[in-house]
Amino acid sequence: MTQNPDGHQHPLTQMIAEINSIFAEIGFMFAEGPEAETEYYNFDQLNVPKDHPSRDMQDTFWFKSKDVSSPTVLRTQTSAVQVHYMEDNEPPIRIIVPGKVFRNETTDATHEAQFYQLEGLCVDKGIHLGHLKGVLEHFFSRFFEGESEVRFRPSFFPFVEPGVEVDMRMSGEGKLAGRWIEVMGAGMVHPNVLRNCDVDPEVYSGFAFGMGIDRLGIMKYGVEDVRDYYTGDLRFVNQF
Ligand code: 2U9
Repeated sequence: MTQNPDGHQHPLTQMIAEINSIFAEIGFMFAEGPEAETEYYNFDQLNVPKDHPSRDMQDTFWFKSKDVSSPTVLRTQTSAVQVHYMEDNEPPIRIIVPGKVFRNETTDATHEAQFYQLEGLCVDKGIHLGHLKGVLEHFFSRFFEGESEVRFRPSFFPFVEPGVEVDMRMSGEGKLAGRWIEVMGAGMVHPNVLRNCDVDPEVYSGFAFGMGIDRLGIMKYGVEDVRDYYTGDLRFVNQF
């Protein structure tokens, strides 16, 4: 194994840099925000019902707070960044938001209590699911170095309507070639979410997507246990 004596970037940092440059080619800007968010931005603004199970203590890390008017959580998805962005910027909007998120859950080889997500948002006049499909085909073709196909299956997330599960298939000879692999969730931004951010859903529409970057590393590099990203074990990181 050759090792760079000056050190090198962590595999997650490398993937985030590559993702940023692929999306920059098609006009997406990079956006980021804090890891601690208010319940209002993490859930309410995203049309997540008050009694939704994702808000439970079992799924979300809540800060102990005396100020009950604005409870704080470790963000469970990066979506609050897009909410802030829409509040502060007029469409057209094209952003990608990579960042660390947290889930209060038991860990195993494919689940960590902290992991990195990639979310994306595009809002303009006349945006539809076909645009989402084209953007994702571009991304997967570049990230996995080949021709990719994308297919949608109907699904449900409170912040999008319609919502879809996204499968991806690579052509060619590579190790991912030939089989459909479920890679992310996505959909058209729910009119309530646009309205919450003062964007008129009668004028504008948008697509949004979310996926786990740790999982992309399983597919790209054959990482076998997502917990390895966070141990600091040089035998792991020096392989990238
Ligand atoms: C705004 C509006 C809509 C982001 C979306 C998903 C579907 C999704 C999961 C994939 C695997 C998270 O890492 S994961 O556990 N995400 O399925 N995310 S649509 O939708 C948004 C975001 C922001 C303002």
